[in-house]
Amino acid sequence: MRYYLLPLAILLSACATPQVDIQTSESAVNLSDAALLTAEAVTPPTAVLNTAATGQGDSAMAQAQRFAHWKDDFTRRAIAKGYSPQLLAITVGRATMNERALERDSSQPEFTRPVWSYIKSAASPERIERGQAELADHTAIFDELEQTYGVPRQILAAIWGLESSYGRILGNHDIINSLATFAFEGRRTKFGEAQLFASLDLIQSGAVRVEQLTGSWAGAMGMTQFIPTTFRDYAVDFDRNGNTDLWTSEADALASAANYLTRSGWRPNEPVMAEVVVPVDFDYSQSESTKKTVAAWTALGARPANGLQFSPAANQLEAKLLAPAGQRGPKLLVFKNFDVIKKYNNSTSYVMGIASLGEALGGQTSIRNPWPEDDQPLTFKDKENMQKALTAKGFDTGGVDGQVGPATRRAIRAWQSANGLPADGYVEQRLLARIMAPGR
Ligand SMILES: [Ca+2]
Repeated sequence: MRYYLLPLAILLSACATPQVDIQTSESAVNLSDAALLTAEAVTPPTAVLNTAATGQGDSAMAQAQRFAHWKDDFTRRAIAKGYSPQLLAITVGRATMNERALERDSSQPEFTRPVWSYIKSAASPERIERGQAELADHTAIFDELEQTYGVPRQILAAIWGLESSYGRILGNHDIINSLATFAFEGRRTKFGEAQLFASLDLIQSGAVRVEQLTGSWAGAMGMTQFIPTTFRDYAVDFDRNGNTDLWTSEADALASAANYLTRSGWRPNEPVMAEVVVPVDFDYSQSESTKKTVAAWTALGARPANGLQFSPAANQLEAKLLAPAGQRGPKLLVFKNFDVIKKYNNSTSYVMGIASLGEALGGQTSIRNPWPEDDQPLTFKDKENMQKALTAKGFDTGGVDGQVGPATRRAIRAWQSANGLPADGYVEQRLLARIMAPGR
């Protein structure tokens, strides 16, 4: 039994007709920031909290003074750590505040983008067409990358396509300014400081030149949008010209993404995800967090959505079952490689976007069943209200923060079970109305 080369391959039995199936941000990432999702670069935005970014609401002059004081303090601490005064002078010493980064970081989007809308944009016809052209233009590089890292070209191309529209959108913010701004004050001081030190490491080691350090307002750089720590720890000078260039060298950028995936545990020749159908009475309490072999899911009634059968090799693999839009939407078995891509960007939608685009680049369809596009998603305020209502009814959401995390989903499932509903942990407006109604 041989696996199909495509990691998304559904690993079907040989007798059947084959069907083929990093932001590197340390912060939790969700898809709530519609403003960040431009038509082009579909980078799932950083999770945004409600906290104001700046403290005292002081005058611009007082803020400038505090920033100057912070720069002095950082410089002193960095020199004490062994970084050279010259290095500090050409980086933090010249930094100015990035007001836009502070604004973006502290704004709370009203609406959450539905998962199907994100996937549709990720695997848009334009992005598929461009990706296929890029794959054809860089055949030699992709051949070498597959041989070296064992990560399929479609996955690498999909990351390239989603992170920067194949290198067309890199961001033109000065990274040192953005990171210094975060490190100075607000809710991301720890992140900003760690990333600043990583930036110093990058320049000090000679891997990059200071003037190369441009990227997104949030500090992600180049065609694969690496933040400095990821850049420092995983980026590769694949074309061996002495400069680790994620901005203009396709070889360096794609190899860096491949290296990051491989070192995060990528398993060659295994799939990322496979769509399944399940029986009407399927027990959704087992979805999302329970890991079982494909054979065990099959025993519970899960079947490949294309009507074929899983191969014996596939049956041995462990997977979780996701119902990202609840029981009415598509269901997916997700494998180890799904979690590996999640290390690149901690968002289920992001990984589904990568997998879907990767499949499409290989001429395949990853998700066949329709999404419940008539569902109205919850706003941030709705989610807060839902959390309050669930908590009041005795279903602990672990606080009220407007973010649907594991504790909130557990509470939703428990409420659904208690009300005789499929415990899929998924809420749209109609179910919200029931949760908000008096009674249990
Ligand atoms: Ca290079």
